[in-house]
Amino acid sequence: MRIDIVTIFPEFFSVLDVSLLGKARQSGLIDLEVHNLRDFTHDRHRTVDDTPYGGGAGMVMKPEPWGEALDSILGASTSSATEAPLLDETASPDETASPDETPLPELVEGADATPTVIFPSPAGEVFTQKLAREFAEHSHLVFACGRYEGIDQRVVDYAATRASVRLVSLGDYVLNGGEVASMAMIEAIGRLIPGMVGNPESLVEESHEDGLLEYPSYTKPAEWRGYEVPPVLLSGNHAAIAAWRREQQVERTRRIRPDLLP
Ligand code: JD8
Repeated sequence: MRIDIVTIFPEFFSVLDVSLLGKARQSGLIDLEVHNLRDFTHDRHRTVDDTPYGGGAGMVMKPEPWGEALDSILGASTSSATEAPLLDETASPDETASPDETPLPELVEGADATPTVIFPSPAGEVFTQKLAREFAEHSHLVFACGRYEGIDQRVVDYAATRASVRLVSLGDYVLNGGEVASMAMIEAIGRLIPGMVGNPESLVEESHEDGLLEYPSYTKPAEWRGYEVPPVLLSGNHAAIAAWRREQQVERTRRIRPDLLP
């Protein structure tokens, strides 16, 4: 999988050189590149923000550096932006007429061949394990990390003429930018790529994988500070262990996340 990240804080992603993803990059499972948005500015102050049209607090990210950054990642656009249509955010690229009707490369064949530009946004669809599984099927993901009050909307409209666009939220709370959300999504997606985790079996038994919270885990010693390990786990009776674990999943989910229960 190819992953591109555009941000004004590239150093934020240096942790991706180590960890599980670090190994995936070495093994070629993931080809990841971090781009500094300021490298796509041309003024002495490398300006990426300006005051909002219509007034209001804070600053908005300028479209020009984003346009150049996306063009460098998605390949230069064949059309002039003036004709760009307004975005229907749920549409995949081929449903919104690209300005000059030229079919985008690979649009015709398999859907996941088309790059997907993910804009982390508090106004996006909420990220879930289901979405992580969907994105793990894609061959090229671009994470567009905004800051300030957000990115000029025309950047999202333009991106939709070049790729699939998804606005995705990490959850119903406000962050200062898209970097933390992108990092969380890249980890959740990356570990689902075949070959990423040593034992794919372990992926199956996780919270949210089967819609239930996971069961409690224990390891040696059998007694610790007066706390015992549930005897069934020491019984060797695999059917009883599986039944106990399932009961624990359902009980925990009912108590902590009843919204997950059918
Ligand atoms: C991208 C700028 C900050 C947001 C004014 C604070 C995701 N679950 C989530 N919460 N917040 C974000 C998020 C916040 C961002 C940007 C994502 C770009 N900001 C803005 C609007 C209010 N400031 C997020 N994913």
